[in-house]
Amino acid sequence: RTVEELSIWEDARAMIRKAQAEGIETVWDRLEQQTPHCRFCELGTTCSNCTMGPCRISSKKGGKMQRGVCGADADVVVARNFGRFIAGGAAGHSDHGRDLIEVLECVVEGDSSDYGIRDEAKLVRIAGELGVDTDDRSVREIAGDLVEVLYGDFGSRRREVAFLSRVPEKRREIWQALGMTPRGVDREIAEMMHRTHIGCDNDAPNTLIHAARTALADGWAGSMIGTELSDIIFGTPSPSYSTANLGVLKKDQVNILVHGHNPVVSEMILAAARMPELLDRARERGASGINIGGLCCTSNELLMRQGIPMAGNHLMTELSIVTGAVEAVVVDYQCIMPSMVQISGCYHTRFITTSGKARFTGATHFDIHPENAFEKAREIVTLAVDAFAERDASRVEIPDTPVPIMTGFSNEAILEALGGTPEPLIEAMRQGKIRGVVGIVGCNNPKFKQDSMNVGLAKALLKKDILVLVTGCVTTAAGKAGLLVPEGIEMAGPGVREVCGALGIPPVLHMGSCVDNSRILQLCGLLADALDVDISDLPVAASAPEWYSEKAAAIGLYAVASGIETHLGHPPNILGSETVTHLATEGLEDLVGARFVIEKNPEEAAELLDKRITAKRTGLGW
Ligand code: BF8
Repeated sequence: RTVEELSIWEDARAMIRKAQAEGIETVWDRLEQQTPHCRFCELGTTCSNCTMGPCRISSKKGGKMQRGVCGADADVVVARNFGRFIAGGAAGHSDHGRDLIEVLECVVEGDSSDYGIRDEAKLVRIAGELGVDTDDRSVREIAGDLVEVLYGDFGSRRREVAFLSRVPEKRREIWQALGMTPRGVDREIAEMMHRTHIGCDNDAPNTLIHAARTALADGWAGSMIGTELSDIIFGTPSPSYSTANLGVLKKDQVNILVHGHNPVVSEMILAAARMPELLDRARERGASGINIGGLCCTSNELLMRQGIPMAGNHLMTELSIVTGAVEAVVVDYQCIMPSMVQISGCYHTRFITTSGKARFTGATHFDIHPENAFEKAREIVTLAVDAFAERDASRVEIPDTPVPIMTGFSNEAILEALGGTPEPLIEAMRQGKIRGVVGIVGCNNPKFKQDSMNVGLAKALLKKDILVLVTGCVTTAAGKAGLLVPEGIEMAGPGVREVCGALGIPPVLHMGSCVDNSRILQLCGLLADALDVDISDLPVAASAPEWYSEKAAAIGLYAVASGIETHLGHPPNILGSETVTHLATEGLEDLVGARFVIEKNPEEAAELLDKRITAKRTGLGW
């Protein structure tokens, strides 16, 4: 493929060309080396769950290799692999959520003075929602009880996770009838591993039901805890402005990029970078300041709450270093390509890891805990400032100028803008000014021209007067396309233009990082309750056009299991089983009232989602 075929963005193309000129290997080079991929793996029909294998199941019916050594057929193998894939994603989001409980616990017990409770009102509200006594008690006492309730959500209880109180009654009945009600996060993940051990769950539909239950534990517990506690500890987002693309890097400043997911580390890096002593140190070394930018989801976290600019999404992570202008990349965990260590080594860039769960050979490691976070952050920023002296000005190229973006649309902010109730939004939907709402979420994948689907789908939906919500790596895509500013309404149909124009908001609302898809779940629950219907009755849908990760698959599955039809730009590795493929793309509709649709053309995908929305509008009598 030509450089133009790899990304729709000029900043990406310029850096791919620079990488090529400098002999630096990137994700696109490695994809080419790996192509063609193993066909069995693509179909999901390989199994290495025991050492009687590894086995491959032939896709030719009636020939040899119809079953693995243990006797598992294609359906069983595909379902088991998909189940473990989902468990991996649910584990990532949920362990992130657990880390935030630990931070709050340290705050309560006085073990950390680096963190605090920035939104006490939300703490009290959430604690009350989850049954904690909040009358005449100190914030600390309430927080202590909340910590216990949330730890309980990870364990082995026999009933259900706490935030199920946010799920409409009809939906809960569906889950109850199917045995899909999530009990505890760790319980569902462990059970998924157990069921897929050799000799356990050998009935593909049964395995998939549990995969859905595991995903629901992610969406309605692990991720939701991550979102709500991040708001409590770091502040609930409200609308504000920032900027996006590689142009946010500054030629005359120390540039530090934070990358990963959990705001626990990046918030401390930001605080340290604002210390006068470190600013002085930067000036002594010839820089005019210290500039913090974000990559991937930790970028979404800092952008939503602190207005920190967004340097790029997943496929921009390697390219950001190629600018030659980055003193340090500071990472926590998830979606961090190990190749960034090698690319950093081609420049003066320090690649710094901070979590014992995500160490990278060749990186500089600082073990960050709630007890030492600020002190370690100060050391990291010092290291970055000192690296400025080694920057080679002749290799610096910062492409493009930053574009403005508006962010901060938490549910609290949306409800406030609507006057405290979802009624005005429902009324606009009833009148057909906003015909429906689609959450476009997820990643970049080098198999797609970067952001072509993410942006193409958003624009196609807006023209149909469908409001778009974004999280994760789609945020950067929408921002760079000019859709995250109020002026973006020019690209929308007349209804969205009128409603968003009157409110002074963009036609695409940024709701946060990938764990913050839980905000969208909660919003769907609120809308369904207000209309006294199930979530599957709403004119809403989801899409992960350029998805790649286990986490994105878990998000897709909890959306579908919650009753939200979900579009994917390409299928997971399940096509080797007709049973599993049929269940995902059709059968789930009968079970949970929603299914996956697979479509790689953005216009066609918009048509499919529009069809769903139209049917749901008709169902509501709109
Ligand atoms: O959790 S969107 S590439 S950064 S997986 Fe990763 Fe995908 Fe980006 Fe955030 Ni989500």
